[in-house]
Amino acid sequence: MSFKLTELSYDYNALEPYIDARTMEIHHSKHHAAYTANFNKAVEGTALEGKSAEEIFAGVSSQSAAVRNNGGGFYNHDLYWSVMGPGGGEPTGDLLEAINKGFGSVADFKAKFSTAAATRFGSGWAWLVKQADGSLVVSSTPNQDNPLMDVADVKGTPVLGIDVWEHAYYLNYQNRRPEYIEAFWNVINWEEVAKRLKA
Ligand code: MN3
Repeated sequence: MSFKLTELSYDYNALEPYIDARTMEIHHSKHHAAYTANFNKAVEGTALEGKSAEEIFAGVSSQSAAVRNNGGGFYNHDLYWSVMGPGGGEPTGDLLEAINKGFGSVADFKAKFSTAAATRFGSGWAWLVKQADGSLVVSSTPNQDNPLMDVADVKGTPVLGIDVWEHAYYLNYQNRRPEYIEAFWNVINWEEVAKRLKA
């Protein structure tokens, strides 16, 4: 197995009451585990074996749906768990500066990101993306696509992402996706976002 399911650095119940333990457990141990296993299966014995997810995404338009969907599912959830954590807070330092430069204020950034997440039709993700010139933009992608993929409308390095598939929130919020998005702002690990911006 070349791609491994990430262990969370916090307990399944650590993000309550914003994200409930049962949702976290199913999302990580079933959904993310399945994407990871199926990504490995899709890559095994092909020319992609041994390549990083990032390398595969750069040419994903010429790969199978299994590689694109499961590779995205593997990578996107990895990022999602890492940019969340108990405690919350607000962005500081270079990250705060980059957000202010890109969006005017943290409030304006949050509004733009929340709208992208709320208006993504069907299943997908909203992203804060670092573009090649270092600037930050908000985007969203369908299904398990992400900004590292050559098929993405907005390309770059995702530094923050929210999963808006129903499996990410339905047990607790049912059809109320905007409430889940609002809650998400309470469980962001801004240090991790800053680290990804710097990388
Ligand atoms: Mn998911």
